Amino acid sequence: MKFTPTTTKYETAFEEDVAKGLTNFPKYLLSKYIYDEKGDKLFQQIMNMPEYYLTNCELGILKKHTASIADSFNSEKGFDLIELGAGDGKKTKVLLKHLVAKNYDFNYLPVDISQHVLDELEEALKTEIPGVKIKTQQGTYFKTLEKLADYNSRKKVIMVLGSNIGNLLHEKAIDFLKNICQAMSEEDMLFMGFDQKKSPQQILDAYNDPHGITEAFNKNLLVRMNSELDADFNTDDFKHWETYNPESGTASSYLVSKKEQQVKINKLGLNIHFDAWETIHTEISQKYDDHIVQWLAKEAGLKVTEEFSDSENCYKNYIFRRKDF
Ligand code: AVJ
Repeated sequence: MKFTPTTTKYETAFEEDVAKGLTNFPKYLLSKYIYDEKGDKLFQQIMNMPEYYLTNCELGILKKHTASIADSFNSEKGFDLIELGAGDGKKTKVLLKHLVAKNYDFNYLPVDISQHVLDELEEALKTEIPGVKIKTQQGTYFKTLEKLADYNSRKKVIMVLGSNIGNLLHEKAIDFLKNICQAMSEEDMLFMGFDQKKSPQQILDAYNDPHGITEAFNKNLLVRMNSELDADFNTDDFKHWETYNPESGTASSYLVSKKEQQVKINKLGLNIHFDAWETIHTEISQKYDDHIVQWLAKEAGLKVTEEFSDSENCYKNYIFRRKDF
C-alpha cells in the first residue's frame, strides 16, 4: 500500500529548499532561486558589464565561427534547434540570422523556466528575424528533456550557452549531461559553452564588480525570501563575497553576516540565528579546461567531436555526440 501524507509541510520547492539550506551547517541557498523577474533583470545587467567577460567572449566565438557552427548543425532533412535556458537570445540571434539567410530548414525551440522571457524572445524574433519558425517551451530542463526524447523525426541540436552548466557541481553536471545524452539519438548533437580557467583576478573581477550589480543579484535571494516568505532580512547586514580556487576552478559566492543576528522567516515559522561573520553559500560558477570537459563527457556517455574558441581560449563552445555510436 502506498503511504500518502495528508499534510505537506511546504507549499513550494522554494519553501522546502530555503528551510533545508538555512537550517544546515554550513548554511546555503540554491542559486536557481535568484532568477525571479528582478533576478532576470539583474542578470541582463550583469551580461552588459565589461567585467563579465563571458558574454562577449561567447558572442565573439559565435560571430567568428558562425558558418562552421551552422554547417555542423545542418543535415539532409534539416534539424530542430532546442535551446535550454534561452534568455534574451542576444547570442543565439547571431546563429539564427545566419541559418535563416542560408535557408536552412530548421525549427527553433527555446526552453526556459520563465514564460515572460520566452514571450519577449518570441516577440523580438518576429520583428528582427521574421523567417524563424519558433515554438517556445516553458519548463525546467529536466522535464522538457523527457518530452524532447520524442522529437525523433530528424536531427536534434541541443544548445546550452552561457556556461550555465557551471552552476552545477561536477556530479550534478554529469547527471545533467547524462539526461541530455539519453534524449539524443545517433545523429543528434549537443552544442555547449564552457567558461575556461584563466587569470584568477579576471574571474574574481567578473563576480565582484564595482557597480554592485553582482552584489544585488546575489542579495536578490534575501529580497525574494522577504517578499515571498515574509522574512525580515536586512540586506545591508550581509556582505557579498566571492572566492576563486584556481586548483579546482571553482568560483563561489557567499553572503556573509556582518554581525550576530536573528532573522525571522514567518511563512516557514523559522527563526534563523547567524553568528557574526557566518556565511550563506549561494552559488558556484565552475571554470573548465579540455581535460575536465572530456572527463565530464565520458562520464555522461558523450564525446567531444568539435570545439570553437576565441584566440585567447578564454571560453570554449564544444560539440558533443553520443559516444556509443
Ligand atoms: C548564468 C550561471 C552562467 O555563473 O557566470 C553571473 C550566473 N552569477 N554572475 C555565472 C552569474 C554571478 C552565471 N551563469
